Amino acid sequence: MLNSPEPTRGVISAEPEPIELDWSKSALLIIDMQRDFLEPGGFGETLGNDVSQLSRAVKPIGAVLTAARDAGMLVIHTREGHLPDLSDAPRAKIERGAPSLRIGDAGPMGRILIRGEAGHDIIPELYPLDSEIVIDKPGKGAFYATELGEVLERYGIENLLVCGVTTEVCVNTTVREANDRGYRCVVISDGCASYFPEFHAMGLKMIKAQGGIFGWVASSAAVLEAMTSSTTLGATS
Ligand code: TIU
Repeated sequence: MLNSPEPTRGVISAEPEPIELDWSKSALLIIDMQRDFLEPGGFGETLGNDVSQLSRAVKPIGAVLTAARDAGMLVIHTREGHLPDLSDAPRAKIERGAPSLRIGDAGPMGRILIRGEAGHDIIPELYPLDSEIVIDKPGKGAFYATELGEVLERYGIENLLVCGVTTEVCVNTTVREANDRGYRCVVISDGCASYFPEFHAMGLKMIKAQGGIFGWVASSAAVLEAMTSSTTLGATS
């Protein structure tokens, strides 16, 4: 791949159809694998969710992250959260529902969903290297009010391997934003998870339906296979 004399293209066995990618124009985008969503006492649990539902995505993401690091692929992590003074948190987001703790309240991992607090950080298993990019975002989509678009342009990225949590919320919102901006998104099915397994399944179906209306869906095994194979479809993408 990028770090070898091998061809820099690979075909991912994806749905609704295989897709050939130029790895040099591809990035791994890991959405919100934060303690606030995956660990007890964080934002996800305050909303009434069973956070253990998300742990299944950790190993598949870890495998693709290792392969991306070995290959020299651009790796971008995102974190959802707000400034300590809450100036970037819409009142509608803070006030909605009846969570046990609201955004900004003190919890066991620090203030809920606030930048700089322990709960806001990425889980140790997938912790970013100093060389990797971390995008802090106030919304569900990773493009809204962030520098992500500029970063992707600067690195000449056209394709995104997308994983993280939760499938139907921040992953789907980001994929929809990316799709409208012209990026090819391949969503790693077992590298995503939801508090609601049925939303996970439907969230993936929505992406790949109608000929891939928002993008492609592939397993981590298929992505890893493509990253070590030099097969080409003869198409350019
Ligand atoms: N609640 C929920 O499913 N998700 C979020 O609030 N944020 C993300 O998905 N990252």
